[in-house]
Amino acid sequence: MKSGTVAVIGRANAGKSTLINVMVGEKVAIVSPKPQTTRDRILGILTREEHQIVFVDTPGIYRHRNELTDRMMHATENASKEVDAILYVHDGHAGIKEEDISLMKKYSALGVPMLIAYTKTDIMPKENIPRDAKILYEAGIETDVVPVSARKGRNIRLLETEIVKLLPEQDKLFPDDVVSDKSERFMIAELMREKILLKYDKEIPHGIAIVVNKFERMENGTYDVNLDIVCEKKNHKAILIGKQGKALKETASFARQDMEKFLGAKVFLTVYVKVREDWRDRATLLKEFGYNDEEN
Ligand SMILES: Nc1nc2c(ncn2[C@@H]2O[C@H](COP(=O)(O)OP(=O)(O)OP(=O)(O)O)[C@@H](O)[C@H]2O)c(=O)[nH]1
Ligand SMILES: [Mg+2]
Repeated sequence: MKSGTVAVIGRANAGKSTLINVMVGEKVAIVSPKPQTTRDRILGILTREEHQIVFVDTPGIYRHRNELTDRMMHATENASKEVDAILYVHDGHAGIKEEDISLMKKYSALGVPMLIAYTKTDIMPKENIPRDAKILYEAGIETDVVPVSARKGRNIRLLETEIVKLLPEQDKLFPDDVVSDKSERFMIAELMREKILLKYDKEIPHGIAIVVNKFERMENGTYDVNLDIVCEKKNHKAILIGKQGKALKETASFARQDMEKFLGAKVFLTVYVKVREDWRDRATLLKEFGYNDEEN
């Protein structure tokens, strides 16, 4: 059968994680309208009788600003090597800039088969698709371009077929029922981070780490979850908690609902907010919060 790994690469906020979730058919990665949502390399696995695609979700390409973003970019660079194919995700609705062309050229020069997913076609004029395909071709990019909409589910099966063509003949890499390499504990922390990304201006979520202190399934089937939201500044803590704890209660309740959906069970959630100044630049704290410099 055809099977293999596919690094999903592209600029921050292009729609990589959304596309993987739709293709895998389950939420394996969190999604938000803010760049730098994905911080880790996450596998999303799509298994059919006749093929298996192992997507490697990566942090979007973004200017390095601190030790954390530096590590995120390492994760992306590492993922683009040692895979069977690259799926370059381009946000069609954002137009094509010089930088997009140079990034596409950079990744297509790695010698790994590549395909371009031109996404978000649901929110842009249809005529831009052939226009942009022409721009790319004239700029010397010969890679096939598949226009898709993850949100509307457009051309998703076609994209799957085109990806499979790039994969080698080999046995499945993962058992049929596995959709991700990440633990439930990891996903719980990510769901909490997602709600903060959705609720607050970007300065706050970008400075957040989630530490899970307790993740236990009790005898009655309920999960007992205790986590810390670590932020960088005292005033961020005040904003996160809000007047009489109202803001925190809301965010936690929003997160808990998603955790319950994900785990298929009731969740008893306790959340504390802590301040650790400049943790994004401190190697020991990065490690403590799970952001290792190697693949994880
Ligand atoms: N309209 C529309 N919006 C989309 C589509 N795909 C993704 N989005 C939106 O684009 C935003 C970014 O999506 P993500 O999947 O988080 O993007 P990403 O490339 O993983 O971003 P990073 O992890 O930050 O690099 C979210 O608000 C999505 O809902 C699409 O097909 N159509
Ligand atoms: Mg992402």
